[in-house]
Amino acid sequence: MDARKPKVAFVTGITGQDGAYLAEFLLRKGYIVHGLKRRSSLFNTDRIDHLYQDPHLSQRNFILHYGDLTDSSNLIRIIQEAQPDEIYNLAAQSHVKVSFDAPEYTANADGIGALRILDAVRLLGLTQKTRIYQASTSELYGLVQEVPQRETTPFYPRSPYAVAKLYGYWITVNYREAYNMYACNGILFNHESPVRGETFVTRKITRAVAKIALGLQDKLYLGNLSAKRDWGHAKDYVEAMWLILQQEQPEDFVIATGITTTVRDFVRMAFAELGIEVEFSGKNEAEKGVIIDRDEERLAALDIPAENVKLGQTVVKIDPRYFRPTEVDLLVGDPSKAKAKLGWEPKYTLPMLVSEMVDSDLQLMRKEEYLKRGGFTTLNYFE
Ligand code: NDP
Ligand code: GDR
Repeated sequence: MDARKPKVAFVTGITGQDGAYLAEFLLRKGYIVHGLKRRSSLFNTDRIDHLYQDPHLSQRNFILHYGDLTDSSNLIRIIQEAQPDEIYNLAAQSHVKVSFDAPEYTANADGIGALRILDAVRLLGLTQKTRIYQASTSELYGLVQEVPQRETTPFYPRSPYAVAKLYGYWITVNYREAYNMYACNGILFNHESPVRGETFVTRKITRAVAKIALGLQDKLYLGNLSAKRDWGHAKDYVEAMWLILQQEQPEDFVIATGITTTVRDFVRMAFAELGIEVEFSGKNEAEKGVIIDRDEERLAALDIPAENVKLGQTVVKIDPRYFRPTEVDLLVGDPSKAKAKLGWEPKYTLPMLVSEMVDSDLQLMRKEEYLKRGGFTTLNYFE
C-alpha cells in the first residue's frame, strides 16, 4: 500500500449511532469515508450532519451514497466505485423487539445483507484488497450457556434479530475460510451514547429522567427490569472495530467491559445523576419505582424545580407491551482476547456513560421545555 495514499473505507449504517462515531474516528485517522444512506421522506442524517461536505467541492473525504442492504446491485456499484480498503458493515434493523414484528425484513437486511457485502467484494475481485468488518452481537449468545461469554461460548439466539445475525456471523467466517478473505466478526456487547436510538432502553431511560425532572413527563414505562446487560460506550467500541481490521490475521473478537448491570440499576443510576433517589417495590407487572429522596442542593445547582420531584411520586411503571416473547436474561462479556491481541480496553466506565447521557438529554429537554413554554408543542413518542 502506498503510504501517501489515504485509505478508503465504506461504512454501511453510517447514519446510525456506531456509523456516526466510526466515521468521525476514520476521518480523524485521515481516511476517505464512503457511507451508505437510505432514502427517506425526511432527513435521516442528524448524527452525521456535522461531517457533511458540499458535493460540489472538487476534493471530498466524506461521500454519501444512496442505497440499501437489501439491494445487491447498488452495493456492487458503490463498492466498485469506492474501491474500499476496508468495509464496515454496520447497517441493520437493529432493534431486537422490532425483529419479532418484522422477522422477514430483519433476516433480509441483517442476515442476507452481510452475504451481499461479502459476495460483492468477491464478484468484484477485491478479496485480497478489501477487509470486511461484520457487526456481530452478544445477542448471539442468547440463552445463557456460559458466563462470562467469550469467543468460544456456544450461540443460542433468542430473537429473529439474533438468528439473522447468526447467519451474518457464519457467512463471514465461511467467506474468510473459503476465499481467504480478511473478514472478521466483532461480537460487540451493548454500547450506548448520547446519540443512541431513543427506543433502546438506556436512551429511553435517560430521556425520560430528564423529562420527568423538567416536568415534561410523569412516568417512564418499561418492560423487563431484571435483564442484565454489559454496557459500554460506543466511542470505545468503534475503535475496537478499526483495530480488528488492522491485524496480521483476520480473527473474531468479543468486545465488552466485563461488568453487567440490571436495567433496574441503570434506572437508579440515571435518576441519581440528577440527585433523585428511586426505590423499587412490587413484583412482575406490579413493580414500580418511587422517589424516596432528593438532593435539594444538586437539584438547585442543575436548576431543576423541586416541585417536579416529589417524594413518594411513582416515576417508573411496568408495561407488558415491552416484554419480549423470548428474552436474553444475562449478558456479560470476557474481553481478554481483545485486550491481549488488540491492546483494547474500554476507557469509559458505566457511571461515566450514564452521566454523559443524562447530561446530554437534560440539555436537549431544556430546549423542548423552552419550546413548550413558548406554546410550541412537540411530539411525544414513548416507545
Ligand atoms: P442503529 O440502529 O443506530 O443504526 C443502524 C443503521 O443501519 C442506520 O444507519 C440505519 O439507517 C441502517 N439501516 C437499517 N436498515 C438498513 C438497510 N436495509 N439498508 C441500509 N441501511 C440500513 O444501530 P447501531 O449503530 O447501534 O449498531 C450498528 C450495528 O451494530 C448494527 O448492525 C447492530 O445490529 C450492531 N450491534 C449494535 C450493538 C449496540 O449495542 N449498539 C451491539 C452489537 C451489535 P437509518 O438511519 O436510515 O435507519
Ligand atoms: P438489546 O437492547 O435488546 O440488548 O439490543 P435494548 O436496549 O433494546 O434492551 C436491553 C434490555 O432492556 C430490556 N427492557 C427494555 N428494552 C427496551 N428497548 N425498551 C423498554 O422499555 C425496556 N424495558 C426493559 C429489554 O427487554 C432487554 O433485556 C441491543 C441492540 O443494540 C442490538 O442491535 C445489539 O445487537 C444488542 O444490544 C447487543
